[in-house]
Amino acid sequence: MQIDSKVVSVEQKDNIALITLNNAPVNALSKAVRQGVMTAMQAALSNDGVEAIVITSALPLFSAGADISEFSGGNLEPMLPEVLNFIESASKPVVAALNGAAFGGGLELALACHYRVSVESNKVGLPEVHLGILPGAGGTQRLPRLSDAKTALDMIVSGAPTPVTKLSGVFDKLTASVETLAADAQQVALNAIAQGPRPVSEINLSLDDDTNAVFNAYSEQVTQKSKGFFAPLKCIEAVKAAYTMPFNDGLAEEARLFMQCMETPQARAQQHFFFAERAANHVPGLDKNAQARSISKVAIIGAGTMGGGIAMNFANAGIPVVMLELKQEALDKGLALIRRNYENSAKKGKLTSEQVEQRMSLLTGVTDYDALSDVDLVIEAVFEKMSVKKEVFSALDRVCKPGAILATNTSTLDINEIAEATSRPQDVIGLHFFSPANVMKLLEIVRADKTSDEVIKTAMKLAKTIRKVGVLVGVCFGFVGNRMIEVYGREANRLMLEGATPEQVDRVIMQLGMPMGPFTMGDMAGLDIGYFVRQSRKAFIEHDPSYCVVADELVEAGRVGLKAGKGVYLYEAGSRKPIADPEVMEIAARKAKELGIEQREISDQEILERCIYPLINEGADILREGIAGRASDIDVIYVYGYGFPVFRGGPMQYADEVGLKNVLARMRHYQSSLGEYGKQWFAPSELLIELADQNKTFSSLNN
Ligand code: 3H9
Repeated sequence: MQIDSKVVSVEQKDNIALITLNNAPVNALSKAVRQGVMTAMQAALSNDGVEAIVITSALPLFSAGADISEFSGGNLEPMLPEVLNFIESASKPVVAALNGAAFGGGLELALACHYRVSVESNKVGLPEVHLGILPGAGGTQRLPRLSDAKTALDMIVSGAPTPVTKLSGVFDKLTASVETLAADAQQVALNAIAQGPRPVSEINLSLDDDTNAVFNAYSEQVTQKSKGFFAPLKCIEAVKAAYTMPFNDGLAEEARLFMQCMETPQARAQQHFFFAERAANHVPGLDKNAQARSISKVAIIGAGTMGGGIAMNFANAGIPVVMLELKQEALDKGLALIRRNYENSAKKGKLTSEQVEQRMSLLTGVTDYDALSDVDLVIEAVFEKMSVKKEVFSALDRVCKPGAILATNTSTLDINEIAEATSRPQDVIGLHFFSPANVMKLLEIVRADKTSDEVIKTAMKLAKTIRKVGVLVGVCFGFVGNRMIEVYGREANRLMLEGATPEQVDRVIMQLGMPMGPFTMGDMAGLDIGYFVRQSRKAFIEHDPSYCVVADELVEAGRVGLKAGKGVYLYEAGSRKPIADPEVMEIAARKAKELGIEQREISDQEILERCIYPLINEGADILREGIAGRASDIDVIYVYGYGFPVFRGGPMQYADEVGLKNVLARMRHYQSSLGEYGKQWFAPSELLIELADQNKTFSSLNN
């Protein structure tokens, strides 16, 4: 049996045809694979010497499912559901042999086979919900038929990978390892010859009261937990169809709901984000011969909250960490805080007490720079002041071995200037962690002018090791994330001066899908942080200070936020729940009067546009200046660093969806309607103008 396919092969072993998928890297079920499977199936079915068929993979993964890059259209025949229905209707038994993980359409392929064998350590999943869609190749109809409603809902609504050992009823045999798979699959195939094909579609389901209760509970839970997301509720509807409709009608209902999801901006956004996250990993233009250095010991300068959080990432990854504080007391305090954090995780059942001790054993405290002579990487997390940073870096330059990477966790300062405090600027880089550093997934990797490609490659690789999403950015004030957030905070504050209440602004931003509004966020971070930054920059930037007058007065009156029990909002002791304070709007009214600003009622739409469009505009400038390499990198930073809703794909994807012409038109509107303030802060970016004029999108820049 021969087929003309590079990605699917078929060979006959005695009376069994073995179909093997080989579409690197992850066996995405592309058009070529689907065609190949169809041809291979037809060849096996028409061959009288074949009595059973086994489908397996030549790659470490069984299959990552449908080819997501094909979702943008084209001639896609044969479609995956068609191929899978063909497999299920085969007159000879078909066995799926899972050597590795199967996701989405990959698992659906296995479910369409008549028998399933898997290596017992495998995980499988239906992660379509993360792409804003639902399993559309029979998964919502076949999985509940093999397992039960709760299992199917758990997998389909959460999209989380599930160990095959937890899926009773789905697999006919679990085998010890890849080495034992072939023999076990063959045995299952030989038994299947006697039993014949066993289509899952022949299993009948009906909706009894208990199952109905499962659906109701799930709907309630999803309505609360997945606020703003469209696909999860559709997933539930699709699974329910398996209980209320005959199989073929259920498939048609699944297809209808699948298309409904696929046509939403959310699906486009989440699919954009899937590729954005992966693109961030690839840095174009780096020297191919540059090799990442090995990092087996790390030092952190500063054992405060940030330093401690950073240290935990390395201990979690099994990498020894030396923590430096010049005073023993500060060091002891820092180490104790880390222990407390680990012990809290243990209390929640996330770690065992052995794991706590094992991680703590990787952390050593020192008070002398000389102890850092053998580390491969140092990350400085001291006070945010240039003179302090320079002192640290010149000390590091003195004691660290050649080739050690010297990183700063600064969030605003000029890393080129910091690098100049050393004799090895090529080894200096920014590693900007986000607070809490042991939790937040984002790592801005900041390349200074002289940072070497080796050091960049090491940092990108390291991000993966410590399970962060690393995004390479360039040097400027605030880099990408904080530079953009400043603009957003500015508008929120100015809107308050013009008459919008903090509650209104926060509500509008939360309706967009952010986890909290700018005023709640400001109170949580501490209003004094922004105040300090504004004061330190006053000397060298000219700006209209109107937007910060209320915040400045609040800070000067000791209202620095949650930690003080009052900031823009009031907080009851021990509570993080913001309570509106009319006094703040009185301050805003007084300040507005002093500045000659007439307060007015402000629409929700204006609040949305004024907080988000300047942020997008700043993103456009960041792209134009080359501070970020791709619009999608900015999206990754915003989703992972600032909680921008993934169902909007990030601010730049959101702008593409709104239409750059529209964003530009509104920027121009505010530029002309807000007087001097508008002229200063709403000048559209040249890149935004250029793209809007050409009817292009930000994402078109990298195509
Ligand atoms: C589906 O199945 C719909 C059906 O229900 C209905 C259809 C009608 N397609 O993540 P990695 C690429 S929807 C295309 O870095 P890892 C990825 O972009 C699908 N490309 O590797 C990357 O490319 P590059 C449901 C894909 O080892 C490269 O492969 N399935 C796909 O860290 C390596 O990926 C999913 O949602 C794909 N399906 O993780 C699973 N998958 O090198 C999506 C990967 O150019 N995939 N690529 O950057 C994953 O979750 C992870 O890739 C996986 C491997 C866990 C499999």
